[in-house]
Amino acid sequence: MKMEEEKILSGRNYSYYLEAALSRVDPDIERIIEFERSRQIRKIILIPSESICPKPVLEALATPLTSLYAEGYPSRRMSEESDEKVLLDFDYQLAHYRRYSDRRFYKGVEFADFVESLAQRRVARCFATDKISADKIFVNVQPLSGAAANNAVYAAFLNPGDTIMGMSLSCGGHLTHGSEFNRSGRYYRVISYEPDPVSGKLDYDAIKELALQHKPKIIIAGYSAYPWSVDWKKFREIADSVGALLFADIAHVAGMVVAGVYPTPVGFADVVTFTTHKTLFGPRGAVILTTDRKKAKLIDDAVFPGEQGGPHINKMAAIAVAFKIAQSKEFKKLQRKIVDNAKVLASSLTEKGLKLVYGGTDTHLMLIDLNAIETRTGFPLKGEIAARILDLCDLVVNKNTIPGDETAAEASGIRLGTPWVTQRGFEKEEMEKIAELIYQVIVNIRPFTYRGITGDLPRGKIELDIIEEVRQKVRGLIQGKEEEGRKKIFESVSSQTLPNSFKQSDNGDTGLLKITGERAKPFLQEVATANIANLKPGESVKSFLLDAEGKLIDSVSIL
Ligand code: DSN
Repeated sequence: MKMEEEKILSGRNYSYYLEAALSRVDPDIERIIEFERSRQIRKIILIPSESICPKPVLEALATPLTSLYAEGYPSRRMSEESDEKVLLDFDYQLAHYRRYSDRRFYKGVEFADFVESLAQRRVARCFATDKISADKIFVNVQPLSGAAANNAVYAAFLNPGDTIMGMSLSCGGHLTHGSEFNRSGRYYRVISYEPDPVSGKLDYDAIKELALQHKPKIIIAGYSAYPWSVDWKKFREIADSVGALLFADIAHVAGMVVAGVYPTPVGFADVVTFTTHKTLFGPRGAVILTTDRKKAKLIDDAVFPGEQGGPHINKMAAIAVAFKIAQSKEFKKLQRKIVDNAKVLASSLTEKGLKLVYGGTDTHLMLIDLNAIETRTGFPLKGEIAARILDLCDLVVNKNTIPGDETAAEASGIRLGTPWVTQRGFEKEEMEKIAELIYQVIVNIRPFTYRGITGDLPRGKIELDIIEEVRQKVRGLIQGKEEEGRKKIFESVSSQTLPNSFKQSDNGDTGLLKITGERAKPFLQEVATANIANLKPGESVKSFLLDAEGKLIDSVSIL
């Protein structure tokens, strides 16, 4: 502990910590949170599974609801009460609670019951359709996140060794859809399907044939890195043809389903899971839905006590808030815009000459095929390197496997999505500019390999001027939007809230450049003309700095 903090904290009794501000107790964590806040504001984030969590949702998370245990479930009467007014009639509900209690193992949970049932009912209302009303939808809001929800579904309906069928991981299926690295791939026999290599779309006839051949007990549809929407009716027919349960994992598109801009699996799938962050903008969590009471019971038992212990009540409160927001017109408009923006980004990237895996998108995400890029050095450009350099340029994306890739580490795609930028108010014009910037970075990377301990490692170089130019343009795009909204958030998080390596100089003249790290000396030896190998602390030497072509950049003193 640093001396200053020690002084603040010493001699306090424990009650000090119960009320003290984070900044007093742990300025390091507070600073890291500020760095992250600042990163999120200063970068253009294009990870399709990420979005901005609204303040009211964050507020619900940071509440005393985090302090209690509530293993079990609220009374069925509350969980299935479709009239929110009756559910929130506190006197009436608390009278019932005193007399009949609930399905929990601890006391002190009377308000947790309100939170959980409100979250359940709001989710049900958001997923109700013309044919299936909210009171026919059974909801479990306890899964800690998507993987836990999916594994609970398997535990509810399968025995080890049973067959499941889902999209392969390299073609956009999720880890929990049977990857060998996940429990789903180790406990069950896995049959994987893939999109058609020519059309880039699901081939329902081929999927049916595979299902008839292998008779899976569960068929999984819904993806993490496949950009086209799903025909649920066709999947229902396939599942029926082999007596399989149809499991829809709509983690990525749930917000769009609620807004009616992506087809709903409700009414087709036996079980639906989704995470509550991503396009729903809620807290980290997940939900399992079914329209069948018997299946709902199996699911509830699989989640608790099968998979999990005490549920996170603060997270359920945040889910309730997110699903209140999801009922607004503004939410629906935003979801439509997410898809429109993705289509503009996809067509702009294609017009520039980049190749999209699967040919385009009608959702929020797309993948760039880096195999199609002819590099100046002849080495292939890998997803990791493209993503790393784009990040240096303040454009955040993730590497992703695409058909033909053998390992995730050597992925040759990058995945882009539009939820976050759409929340920030970006529209067609900004999407076109982002496509230009991505293109500018990608085609200017010079890939090479580097001999590491484990063999040849893919690496890449790019001119510093390009990084600086793109970063300035990113900054312009963000500031342009914020000035329209009269918020100027970008400027409010300038230099003092950033670690040194994030700081940008406005005029390019930094005067003094500090180079640190274990490779600082070899690096300087490489770029400087003077021999600095024997330089001692306190000594200095004059040198020239040369660029990659050997042209003079500057004359400097190295100390
Ligand atoms: N890792 C998430 C994604 O980015 O798609 C899925 O769990």
